[in-house]
Amino acid sequence: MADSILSKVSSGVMVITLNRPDKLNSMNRPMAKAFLDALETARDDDAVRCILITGEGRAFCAGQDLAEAAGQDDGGVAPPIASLVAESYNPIASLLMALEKPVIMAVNGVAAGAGANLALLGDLVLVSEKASFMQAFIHIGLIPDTGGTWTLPRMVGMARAKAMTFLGEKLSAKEAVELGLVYAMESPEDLLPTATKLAKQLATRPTRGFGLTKRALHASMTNTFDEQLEVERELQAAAGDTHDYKEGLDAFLNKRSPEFTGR
Ligand code: T3D
Repeated sequence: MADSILSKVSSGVMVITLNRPDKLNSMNRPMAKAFLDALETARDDDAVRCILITGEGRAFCAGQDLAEAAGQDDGGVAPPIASLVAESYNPIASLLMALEKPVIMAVNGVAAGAGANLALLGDLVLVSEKASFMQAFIHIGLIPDTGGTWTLPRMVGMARAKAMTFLGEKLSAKEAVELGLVYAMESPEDLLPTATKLAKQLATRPTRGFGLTKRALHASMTNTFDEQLEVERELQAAAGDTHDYKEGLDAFLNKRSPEFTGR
């Protein structure tokens, strides 16, 4: 059986491919565990300075493998939903949110259920013209998970978040761009080359600066303005301590291109 998660590091970029195309890359427990392992490696390996996540075949990810959820993989014994969320989706979502390196999602096709909310956890989300997003949960009586109840109202406002999650309709790639849910749309042929080029660029830039920027932006979601100014003071001090800041300053003053090392 092929590995359900493929990962490869090149030019500072770890490309993680969700690889169960015959099941539209829906996630079962072994796949979620392998995905989490790959993300932990990406987080801990200093050689990885950007992460690019995409799906094999015609889908990005159709969310939870519903055959597994129904117990079909385990002699009719369905795993407790709480354990699927606690052991798979919550750790994946937490890790991605806290990961202080840029994460690019290249959404090649349908992203449904947990797969849709996984895609929205990217820092830069690029979509193919063939991509679509579907808050499919309600069709089987569930609620959005993988952080969707947190990200969606913040990204599109409460009214649209309710419409998307109550109706569970397919949102096209074009609609996702228009709503500001994703960064950019590419033709299916250009998606991966464009995402890879962008990932390689980001992998040569100040990695710590990205991480601290991400931390500051996320903190703003719950802070008052004054609290956020304090966060900026603290994190700017940390950024100012990096080797990349010294390099950027020196390069500017000496009219040369900087060589950032991510330290
Ligand atoms: O216990 C818990 O569930 C807790 C965790 C919850 C997290 C969640 O993610 S809940 C939401 C789970 N996902 C869904 O409800 C989406 C289900 N899939 C669909 O609605 C449709 O497949 C799509 C809209 C994504 C795509 O439709 P379409 O017409 O392009 O493809 P299809 O024919 O429906 O699917 C193709 C194959 O993939 C098919 O298998 P087959 O018949 O060719 O052998 C289908 O069964 C399989 N597939 C698609 N999604 C899943 C799946 N198999 C297992 N699990 C899936 N989620």
